[in-house]
Amino acid sequence: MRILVISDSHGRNDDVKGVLEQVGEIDMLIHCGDVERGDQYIRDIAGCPVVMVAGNNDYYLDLPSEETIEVEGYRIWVTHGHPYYVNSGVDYLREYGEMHDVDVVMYGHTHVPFIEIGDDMTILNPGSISYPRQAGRKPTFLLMEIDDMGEAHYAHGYYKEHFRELNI
Ligand SMILES: [Mn+2]
Repeated sequence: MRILVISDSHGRNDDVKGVLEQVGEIDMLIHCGDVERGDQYIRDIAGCPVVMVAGNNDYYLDLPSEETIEVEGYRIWVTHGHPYYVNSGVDYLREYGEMHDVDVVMYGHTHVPFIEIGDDMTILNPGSISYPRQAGRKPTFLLMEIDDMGEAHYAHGYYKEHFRELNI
């Protein structure tokens, strides 16, 4: 099971298309919000089940604010994260996740790739494929792979080199 996790494409669906081409075959696409436009287009080009949640800029799209899905025994909670003060850290996400028996928390909003692998819970942010904000500003995504033993592996990847002025 190979899951592509992206976030904060902010309408740059050429980047969504590009990263799909770059990573090849996937079984699921998860978008952690701030899609802004073309959500149906993304579903059409993904070629697999798509989970998408609303970000703070998605008021024109009909997306759920959060989703909890079960994938091969992993309970995955997808949220954009802005109601949980993620710009100040992941404490509120961790607290909510622990309360709700979540195995993997996926969030966005910060445009900064992040992963914390704990004993009982993994918290991760794929970063942004369109408007990265971390030092060096390389656009990032994340792959979650669940192997034949049912064990999850995580890897951030760089989307093809490009740089775009941050203007959001
Ligand atoms: Mn956001």
